[in-house]
Amino acid sequence: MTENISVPDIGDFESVEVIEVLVKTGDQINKDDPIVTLESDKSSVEVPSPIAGKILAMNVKVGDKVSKGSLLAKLQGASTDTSTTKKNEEESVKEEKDTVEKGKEILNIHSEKNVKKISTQSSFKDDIDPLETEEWIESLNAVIKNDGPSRASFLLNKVVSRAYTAGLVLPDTRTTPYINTIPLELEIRSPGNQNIEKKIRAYVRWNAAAMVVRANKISSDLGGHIGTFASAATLYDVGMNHFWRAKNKDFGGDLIYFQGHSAPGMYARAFLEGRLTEKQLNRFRQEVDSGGLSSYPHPWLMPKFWQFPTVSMGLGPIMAIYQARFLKYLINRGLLKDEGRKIWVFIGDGETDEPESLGAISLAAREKLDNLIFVVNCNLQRLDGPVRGNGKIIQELEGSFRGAGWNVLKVIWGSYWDPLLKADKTGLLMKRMNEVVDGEYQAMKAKGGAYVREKFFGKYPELKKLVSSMTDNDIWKLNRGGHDPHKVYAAYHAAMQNQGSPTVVIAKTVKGYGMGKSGESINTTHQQKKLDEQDLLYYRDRFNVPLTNEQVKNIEYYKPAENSEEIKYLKERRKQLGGFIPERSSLAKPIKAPPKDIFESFMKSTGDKEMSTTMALVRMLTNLLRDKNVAPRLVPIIPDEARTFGMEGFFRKIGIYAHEGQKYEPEDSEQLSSYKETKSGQVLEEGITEAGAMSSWIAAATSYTNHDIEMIPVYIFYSMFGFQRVGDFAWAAGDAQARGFLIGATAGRTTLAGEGLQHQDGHSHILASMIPNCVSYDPTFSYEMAVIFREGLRRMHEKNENIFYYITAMNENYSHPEKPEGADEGILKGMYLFKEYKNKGKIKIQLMGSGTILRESIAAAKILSEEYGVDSDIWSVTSFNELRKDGMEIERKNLLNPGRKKEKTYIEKCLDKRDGPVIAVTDYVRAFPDQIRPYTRKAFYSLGTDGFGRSDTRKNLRKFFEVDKEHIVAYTLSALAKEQLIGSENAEKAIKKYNIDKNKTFPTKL
Ligand SMILES: Cc1ncc(C[n+]2csc(CCOP(=O)(O)OP(=O)(O)O)c2C)c(N)n1
Ligand SMILES: [Mg+2]
Repeated sequence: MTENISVPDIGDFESVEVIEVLVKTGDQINKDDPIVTLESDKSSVEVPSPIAGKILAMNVKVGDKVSKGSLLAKLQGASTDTSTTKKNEEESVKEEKDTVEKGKEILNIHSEKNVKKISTQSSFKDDIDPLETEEWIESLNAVIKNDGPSRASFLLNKVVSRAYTAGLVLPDTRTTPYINTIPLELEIRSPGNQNIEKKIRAYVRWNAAAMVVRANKISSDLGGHIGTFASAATLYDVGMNHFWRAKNKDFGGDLIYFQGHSAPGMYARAFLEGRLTEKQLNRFRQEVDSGGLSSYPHPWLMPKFWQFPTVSMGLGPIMAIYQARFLKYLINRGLLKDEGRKIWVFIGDGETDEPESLGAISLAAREKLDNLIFVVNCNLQRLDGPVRGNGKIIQELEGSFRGAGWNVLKVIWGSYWDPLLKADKTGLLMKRMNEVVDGEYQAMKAKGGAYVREKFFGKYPELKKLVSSMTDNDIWKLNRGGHDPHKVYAAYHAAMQNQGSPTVVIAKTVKGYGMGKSGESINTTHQQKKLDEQDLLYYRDRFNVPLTNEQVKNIEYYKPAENSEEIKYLKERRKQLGGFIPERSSLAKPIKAPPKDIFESFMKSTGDKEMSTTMALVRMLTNLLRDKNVAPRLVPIIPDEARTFGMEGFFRKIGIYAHEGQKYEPEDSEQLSSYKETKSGQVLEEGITEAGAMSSWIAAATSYTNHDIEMIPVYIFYSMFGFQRVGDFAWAAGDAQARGFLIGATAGRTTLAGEGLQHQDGHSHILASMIPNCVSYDPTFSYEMAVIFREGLRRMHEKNENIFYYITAMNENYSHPEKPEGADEGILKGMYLFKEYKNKGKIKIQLMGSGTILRESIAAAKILSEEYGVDSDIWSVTSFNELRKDGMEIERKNLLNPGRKKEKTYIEKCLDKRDGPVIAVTDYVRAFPDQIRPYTRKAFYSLGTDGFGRSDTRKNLRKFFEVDKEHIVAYTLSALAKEQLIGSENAEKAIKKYNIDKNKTFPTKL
């Protein structure tokens, strides 16, 4: 059957140009293979074939203009069977539903014996009819007993619905009582040998503290923390002994985000495991001469150990959420096996105040990230004092996480409380637990058993009686859940079983646990890094560490013999769990950089055709999607700005990732660029969250180590909302050795015209330049973009250099020239000679420019040559940042070798034989080109866009910031006068001619 392939609905565009014909007569094609590429003034999009078949004839050629309905090709083939795809999608949605239902079933702990007994006795004064209350409760108990918990839940839901429609005030169900979520009867007991585990924990605690104290004996400059890990030791220990599976040849490994300040504990354990030596421990926080241990988790400094930089608080939690989502993305796209790997994230309770910490928890629930487990260590303290002295951080967090849809597991009380809770028939103990605020809880742990008897139990005579047979020491021993290995084990076990939602374990602990007077539960705990002899003896005794007084005095580490039961046990546990944690490695295969011909079209002149560098980049990405090595690995990341950047063609072509597929027919389904969400979608359309998008990018950019698969993330954003907004993430990306592209689009203070002050970026390159492994470029022409992008692919993804690229792209349309012969090297090094004016040859200037403003310099050069007889060399400076790096390095080398022949910087090599002062102009602040001033060894003048942006036309903005061709001409003439190369009258004339207002205030003051 012969079919006509016509242009589908292409949105608002009347007639668009065919820029590529991708098939020819006789070709056998599949459904969705692209036939042609169409380009409007803003974006380019491929037209896919609606059916499979053989091309009988092509009806268009490059350069033709087409509209909706225009005939593109004739094809011999069968018509599309949409029913199968529909069916597949329906099936996948159904499958998803089934999995969730199955998860619920597995989770169904509602067997009758597991339901908490409901007390019929109420002690609350506001109960005006206790008998009636009892009848209600009895009825409920009877339903549970006779008809089962499901029926009881059903009835309660009905009652609640009725109450709602009757307008009653309903109970606030955001929080549950201040007790453990998992009742004693449902606790899964730890199968571990508690005796041995307790000893191991004690040695780890001791060695962690000893390491910090030793470092501070060397110098108190070194710092360190004891209190954080002391409170979290059990939380980590249970994970290490029973849950966290390492990466090995058979399994991808769980990923653990350790809380930054608990790093000493991880080193202490690695020491017992034989992975770190005593010598290394002695070099905690002394990294300058290699072999030291980094203060916090820094993959850059300990690349075989740490995986995730977490110490800038708040970054860890959100990066981990997007990590968990990215893992599902890789699985759903068929790039990775689903092995049930988990992402564990340790967070301080104080840290939860960071907006980033909780900022993406609703996404985690929405995406059903049941591979994600947060553990919030609620020691009730942060650095200066209590986290919520007047409130309850655990309840507050429970409300937030429950509200967001998480599975919340509170681990508040340890086993010593169990008999008391059991004996609490009236609920009075629970009531007391609920009413005490965190400030009081903290004070109680600081002040001892007698104080707790008085302040906690003493409030109600019944409670005082409850503990009357207990000594003060017994009361003191009433432990918190986070220090009880069984309670922690039970919670972790439940977290591992949970399906369909992320889990948060909220554990209550004591800051500085075991430190006694020197730092247990006191406000100064956080910064305690020195322990005197008495403190150390106390610590040793508290945890029974087998060291003599003399050894304690010498702050010796304790490590039992290799054949001791503790070391054997510890190693065996890790063996069972697949290896050691943390450990960083990569088994990823490099991606072969695409052949040059993929970029060939960008090397030619576009003739009259105008386009922006953003369009060129998007076209490049479209071409890359045809390269079989690169295509599946590209991860386009967009924060709700695809249309701004002309990328809407990607929606249909590669789909938007959506774990549930698309449950609706999009409004624009008839259009070529319709909004297509799919489970195997490739585009990460993040919505309005730069922090989230950046976290996604980091997950993809470190996929080579965390998932052993090299990915190529390309995150495109408004450049102003890049480094300035998420600078700390970019820094963490550098630490994590991210590899990928950050594209600062709509860049340049005057190039993004109307958007105004908050949008116009004139400094992102300066911010980027501060990150040592960030390579940045501000290209002007599409061939520069192509050369830079290809080299980025080669360096990062084929050669596996641990660098990442920041490239600015602009939205100004202009025509692009052909790549000058031999320009590649200079494009990559940071500058190349774009054009030379050699008319009269007497007076010469070196014009430098980047981004769109280079075009103003090019125009100015023509005026200078034709009207003023000033010749110029025009340098396209693709990267002032790269030039500076080279300049600094060579200068240092020369200074260190004063007797040797001086090496030349790349800038010197370029400018050596060229005369005249440098005039550097960019769309950025002057500090950007000023970076290379010392290495040019010439008089140097820079023009730039210092000051707040504002909305206006490009022309007016360039005039305002004095970076248009007229200002360049006038300032150049003036600079030449200053250098006494010409008379000042030329400049005066030009200033007059171009109506330049000498009295205008400097733009930074406007
Ligand atoms: C973004 C950021 N701000 C501030 C700090 C400094 N800081 C380090 S630890 C800390 C207190 C942490 O308290 P919490 O989160 O409760 O952890 P804990 O040590 O109590 O487990 C602070 C403010 C930091 N590391 N990162
Ligand atoms: Mg805390």
